[in-house]
Amino acid sequence: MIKSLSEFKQASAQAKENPDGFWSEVASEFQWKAPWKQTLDFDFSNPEVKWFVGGKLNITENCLDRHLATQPNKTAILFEPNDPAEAAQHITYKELHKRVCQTANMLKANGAKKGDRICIYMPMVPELAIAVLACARIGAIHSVVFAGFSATALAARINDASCSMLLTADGGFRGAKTIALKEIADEALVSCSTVNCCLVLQRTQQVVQWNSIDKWWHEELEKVDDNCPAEVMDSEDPLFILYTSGSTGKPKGMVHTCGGYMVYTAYTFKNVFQCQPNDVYWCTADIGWITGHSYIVYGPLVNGATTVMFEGVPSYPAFDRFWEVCAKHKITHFYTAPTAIRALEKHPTSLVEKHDLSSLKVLGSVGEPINAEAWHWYDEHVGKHNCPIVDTWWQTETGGILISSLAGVTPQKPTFATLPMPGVQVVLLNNEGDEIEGEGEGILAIKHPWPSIARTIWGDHERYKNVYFSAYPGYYFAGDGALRDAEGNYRITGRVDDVVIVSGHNLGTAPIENAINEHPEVVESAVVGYPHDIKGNALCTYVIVRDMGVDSSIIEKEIREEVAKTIGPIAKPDRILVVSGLPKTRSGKIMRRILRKLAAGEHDQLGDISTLLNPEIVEEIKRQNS
Ligand code: 7RM
Repeated sequence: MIKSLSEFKQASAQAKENPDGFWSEVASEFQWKAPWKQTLDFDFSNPEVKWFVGGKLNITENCLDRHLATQPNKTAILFEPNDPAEAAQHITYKELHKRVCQTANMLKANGAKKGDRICIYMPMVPELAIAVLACARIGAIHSVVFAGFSATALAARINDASCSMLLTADGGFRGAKTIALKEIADEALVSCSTVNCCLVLQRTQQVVQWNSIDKWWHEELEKVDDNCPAEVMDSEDPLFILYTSGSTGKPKGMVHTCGGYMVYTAYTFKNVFQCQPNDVYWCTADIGWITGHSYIVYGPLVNGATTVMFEGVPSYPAFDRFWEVCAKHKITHFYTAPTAIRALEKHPTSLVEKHDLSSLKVLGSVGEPINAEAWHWYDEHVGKHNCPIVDTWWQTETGGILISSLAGVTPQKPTFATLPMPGVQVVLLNNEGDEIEGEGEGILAIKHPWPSIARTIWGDHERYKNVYFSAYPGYYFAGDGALRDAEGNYRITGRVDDVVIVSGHNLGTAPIENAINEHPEVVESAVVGYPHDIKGNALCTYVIVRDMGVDSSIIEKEIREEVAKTIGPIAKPDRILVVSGLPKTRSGKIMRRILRKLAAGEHDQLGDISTLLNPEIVEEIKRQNS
């Protein structure tokens, strides 16, 4: 573990000087079944990234077996249910190992084998983490789909990866509501011919329909034992697929592989959070997102930490649930998203003050830029000016944290993610693709691969090359803008492409437009993000309808329903404006840049609109807006 600023500087210098030697040394701390022959095999002109080439391992041996000798009775997963009246569960490393092995055997008994894709659509219960690890145990590739996604979105992801199995639950608890997961899964599976087995966990006990491929999880588990040797995996065998939105309608199935992902998530977890043996670490993300994969499951478990899984929401039963749970479990490390902080900040501080938060040592932020107000509120009311805040910048594609301070070790600066991790060579580019030196603002790009960079987009390596490596040849293009201060600290300013982060959810505007365009009355639509107090960004939709005379309130309602059905409720637009045209370039491309400014109310900052085919439409929208 890096323990001082000078050690950090030394590690960064060493990693820059000799990346292979640096990562080779880091990787040697883990349990391998066979050593690697080459540390990195990579060439920017033909991006096929391979790390620890020829190495053999199983990540679950590093998460579980390795800790059995030293800390079998330490809590691995601390589960806090949605309902505060339901007992929390402390699952030890020994018990987790046993349950993962047994679940792995259940998957095998139902036909799963190495290389198969298994879709997981489950609530935030221990069995979700166990299922993920069980897949890894047998070398099946897990594809977790967030349980808030719709049947259409689920089906598209299952079909993209030709999953042979679906793991789900009867339902899920979320605040005062229950979500009928099995019903949504049933609807999805109607159009998924590759799935031949659906294992259903009992969580809510609600009534469900039963199909010929369905089996109860608890019944299947009883049929198998808990002896399951770990499959031997190559460093570069896929570990999982996780979908993230892109600028076209089709989600990108980012593929992460076993060796590099393990090394990098474990290394960054250890150094960023600085967890001590008796600490209790809580990341409030859902395992359906990359943050949950890397920093609820794999990173913490490889390090032998206690990781909290929370099934509920910050507002249930009241807006002090996070603080209540922190006090209850004596949380030492609390890692959440700015959107949650902004939502909680709106409530009286007495809700925070009534709980004893003295166990807290480190706070974290992830998912979007944290604004100054939220940063200071977090620092003052939650951290009591006594907890370092790590603002961690990274992506589904990067697998792990690329830019962050190390808690209590490297300096923090409000609203800045600060410095790149050792081995991560961040640069700022101008529009011409030249590197900016010193202080400045530009496009964030990375010069050298790190071990957990996604290896491909499932089934579409060309798209992978295009999206990440062709915009600026010789660099990984992140899609974010950033500014850098004189000390080299980075502040992320936001996306430079058409992805909007709403309440920490990464939403592509293109798939939302596609859904809206399904409405028979809609001719064309454009979705843009605009700043929102709580959600960070909200969605504004401009629609052209067939008949301007129709009742727009009905269309608005139907559009929201359509979006909720095809994408999920999180993607429902906040504002819908019926317009007679959209600002377009002469080549016919919608100028979203202008629509973004209009949605933000920045009518005077539209920039040059002379290239527009139809500048008159801008005036019309301005009138409608005011
Ligand atoms: C981890 C995650 C990725 C996008 C990324 C950024 C934004 C994430 C921060 C941030 C500013 C941060 N993966 N983002 N973390 N922006 N500061 N600390 O969120 O694939 O879902 O999203 O999120 O725009 O490109 S993600």
